[in-house]
Amino acid sequence: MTLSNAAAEILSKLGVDQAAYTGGTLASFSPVTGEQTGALPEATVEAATTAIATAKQAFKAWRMVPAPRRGELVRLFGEELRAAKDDLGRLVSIEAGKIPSEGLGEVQEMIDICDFAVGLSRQLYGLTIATERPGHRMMEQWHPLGVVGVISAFNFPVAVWSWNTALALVCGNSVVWKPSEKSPLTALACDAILKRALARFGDAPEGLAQVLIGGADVGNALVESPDVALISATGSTRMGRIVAPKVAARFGRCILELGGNNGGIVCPSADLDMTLRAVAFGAMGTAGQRCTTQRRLFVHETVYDDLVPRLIKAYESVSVGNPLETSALVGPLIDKAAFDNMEKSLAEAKAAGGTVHGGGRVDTGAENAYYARPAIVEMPSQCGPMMEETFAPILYVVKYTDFEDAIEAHNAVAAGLSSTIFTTDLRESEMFLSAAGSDCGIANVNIGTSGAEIGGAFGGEKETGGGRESGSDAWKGYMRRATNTINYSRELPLAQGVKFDI
Ligand code: UN1
Repeated sequence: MTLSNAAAEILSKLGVDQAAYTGGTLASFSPVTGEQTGALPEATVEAATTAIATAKQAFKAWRMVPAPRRGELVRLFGEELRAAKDDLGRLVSIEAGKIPSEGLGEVQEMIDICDFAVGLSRQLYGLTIATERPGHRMMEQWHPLGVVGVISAFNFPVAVWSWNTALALVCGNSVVWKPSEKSPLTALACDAILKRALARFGDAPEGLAQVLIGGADVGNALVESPDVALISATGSTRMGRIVAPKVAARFGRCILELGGNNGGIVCPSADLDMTLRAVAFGAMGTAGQRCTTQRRLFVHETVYDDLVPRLIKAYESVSVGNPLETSALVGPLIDKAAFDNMEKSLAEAKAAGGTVHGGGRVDTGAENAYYARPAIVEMPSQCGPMMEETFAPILYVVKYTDFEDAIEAHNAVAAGLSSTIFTTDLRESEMFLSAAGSDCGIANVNIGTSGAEIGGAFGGEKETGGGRESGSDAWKGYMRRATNTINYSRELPLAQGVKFDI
């Protein structure tokens, strides 16, 4: 069966109308074979404007539904996702090229956030605050925010939307989603799965969660609309630089999850067997196309000659191939441009004095599919392309002598998403996690940089954009806070001792 037939079979099983992915102008492809999987009709800017207006009306009704009842919708969504897990996971593999366990893992991440959000729907707590005025009470409430615009990337085509949507829905918001042009079929599938939950729920307002298939003009309509209270955008720093000022200009709110150039330090006391496995998954998993992918490694000079040759061997022997037909651990890059970028960075690394092991195209017989041998590059120092995120499986390795220098070098790049240290020395690990340690939003010990659980807040600092999604108190980004002071006395004392007797 061709992948386009396989995708169509899954979409029809999930209840997606064929007209949604045939006869249109947006061609979708599978990176697994390079074959075309769909031709989707695209939303116009006018359609986007209408969608936002409908979402605004939906918000007005939804914000009045008690939060635990809103949680019931997300509970049903989680149930539907459980039922659709195999199909959706396979569609993610077809459309993003993920190996089966990662495709399924992404859907599991969706289920997990639903469970989290259901609990959260009874825990949208505000504070009661001591007031200085007698006969007064002060408190804060968290209220629904408005329409949430979600802009997502191809590499986590379903999970990132679900983090935003599950939280936005329990928080009382409506959602309009602009998925990546490179992964529109999975977006149609998600929409259909959520619609099943909405049908079972019964009385949710029309247009509560919508999808707009289209290009940058549609994304821009969301970004510029004063009716979109929050833009949650995942993608490149370049994209964030376009989105953030436009949203700021209208005093809208942004959650930005942009590039990562995630580093790690391997200390003298590290468990090298564990380090090897953690780095292998972190750097080569998802063919290096996670925002959390391990891209830089600082290895202490006393363990360098032990670890690095083993890593190079792992890079030489890791299986690269069709994730749907073989048990390969590394699937394809998303497209030719991604492969060309990888080659370009490797050439630049060589020019900067790096020794490149691996890289180059792996032939799977599919002319339009781009599989690459993951590359590990020994760099004389941190410079050149090592300073930038290349969305491909390249790991730069540098030898270090002094721990504090290693932390400084680790923090010397523009992005600040994820980081890790491999050590069994308490002082080193605590230093890395301290205020003077890693400057990233995620800092790990003895695990890789990728594969975060949904329970923690997800996001990073500096050019990563500063946003937080998913767990912990990230929900507060999807609500507005009101501080309320109530006078139940018969007096009117003013704060700060001010007198104003008329
Ligand atoms: C992303 O690549 O945009 O931590 C998200 C991870 C995943 C999410 C990655 N849970 O690797």
